[in-house]
Amino acid sequence: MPRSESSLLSSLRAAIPAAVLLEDDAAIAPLLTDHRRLYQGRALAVALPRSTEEVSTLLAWCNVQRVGVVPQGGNTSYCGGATPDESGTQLVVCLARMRRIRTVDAANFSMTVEAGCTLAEVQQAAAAAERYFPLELGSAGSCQIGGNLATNAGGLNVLRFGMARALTLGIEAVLADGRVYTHLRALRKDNTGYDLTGLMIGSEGTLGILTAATLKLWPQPRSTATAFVAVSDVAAAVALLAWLREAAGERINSFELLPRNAVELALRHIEGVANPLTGNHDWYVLCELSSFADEALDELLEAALADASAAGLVQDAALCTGERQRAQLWRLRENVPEAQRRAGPSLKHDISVPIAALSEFVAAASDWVRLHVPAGTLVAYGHAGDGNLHFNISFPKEMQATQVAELEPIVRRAIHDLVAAHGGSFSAEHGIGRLKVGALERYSSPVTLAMMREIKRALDPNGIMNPGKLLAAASTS
Ligand code: FAD
Ligand code: 2HG
Ligand code: ZN
Repeated sequence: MPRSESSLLSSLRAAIPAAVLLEDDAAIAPLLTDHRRLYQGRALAVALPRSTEEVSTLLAWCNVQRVGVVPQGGNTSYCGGATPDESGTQLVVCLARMRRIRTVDAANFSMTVEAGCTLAEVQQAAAAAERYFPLELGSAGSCQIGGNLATNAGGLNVLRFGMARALTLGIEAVLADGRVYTHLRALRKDNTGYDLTGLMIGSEGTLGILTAATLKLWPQPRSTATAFVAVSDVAAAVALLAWLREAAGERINSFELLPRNAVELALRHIEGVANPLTGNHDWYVLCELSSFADEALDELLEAALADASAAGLVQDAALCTGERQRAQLWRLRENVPEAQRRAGPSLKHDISVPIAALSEFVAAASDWVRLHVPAGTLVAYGHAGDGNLHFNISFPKEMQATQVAELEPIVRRAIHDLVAAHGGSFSAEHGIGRLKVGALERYSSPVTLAMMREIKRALDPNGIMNPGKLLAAASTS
């Protein structure tokens, strides 16, 4: 039987300590909209639990009352995953108060942290123990490790270290009915049945709330070499990647592709960045080698690039001369999304294709955009080393958000169809959230969807966990 908002709130207040509920409207407001301002939600209440036990109490209450739960980390999702719907009946559960570094075990190259630690805090805690946690995203200062795991985040070092799932040894999570799944084992080998930790990672808050994780650590890199390289086209960039992999092996950790207009956007809108190369080039690669040993990586990279240049793969290249220039180049790359945001509205497509198909895909999809979206400018950049591009289209500032929104379904469908035709994925690293629920239905096989629904039903039979995200909404009443 439907309950009134006030009786639900009274029941919630009786179930948990008063300090857990955020009552300040000004503090609540930013939690009800997403980073891209695509969705404006309402909430029954916002909870800020301080412990796993409090998360458990909240979820047990929601399960009994059939109240939808929206887990929220740093709220940097690009697909509306952490935003409540417009009904005003859902409980937003923010992990921001659960930010303890529980242990850093340098000898075991592992650390156990609470979900609400920002990625930057996790990186810093590892560094303080002379260890390295390699996940790296432009949003590191605000996204949380719980959000990173819930989305199986990718970022700038996937080429060498893998995505968030590959960096995780174990998790602690609260299930929809309040039970706590504890698997914080710092083991490299543990074949004990189904990979439940792997299942929870990337489930985008639809199966439970991650409250802590045991992460893999590495030694701190002792040598680094970074270069900004001009190439003629995407095919040359792909060939350069193979060239560098052969020359430098596992030392190559980043290989980011930037078209000229992405570099120009960053130069125009972001202070403190510079292009070390002169001349007009259509494409650039920002690549980085690193080693845990003392190695002459600058020489290795310089020689590899010189050979690649002699083979016609490189037009020009600048090797970073010091940490300042390196930081400046990474600042340029990491701020392309911010520069694009300042330039005006955009449509984003977080796609991947097999690396060997990247050039052909970019040619076909660029032709489509030129022909069908004359008001837009393609800004396709990103993690080419992983076959992952942010195939974004920028529009002039004067263009209304509603006009852009009208174009979105047609553009998204065309680009995603081309991605599928090239054997790729319409969702490489940002997740499905609310934005791409329809795409998941369209591009997944019936068996895949059925398995996902069966897992969802088994772990969340009342459909309370992040309703309407990832999978089409199940009724919560
Ligand atoms: P939120 O946005 O709060 O939530 C994301 C999803 O996870 C939601 O579905 C939410 O319900 C769920 N969730 C959050 N916390 C928990 C939890 N503790 N338990 C269960 N579910 C939870 N992403 C990349 O992959 N690669 C990039 O390179 C990258 N770069 C970015 C750069 C910028 C400038 C920005 C703004 C974003 C970028 N992102 C990138 C996207 C985003 O930062 C990541 O998806 C990040 O992992 C989300 O973390 P969050 O804590 O902000 O999660
Ligand atoms: C990045 O790689 C992020 O910078 C953001 O994943 C991509 O804005 C985007 O589309
Ligand atoms: Zn990215």
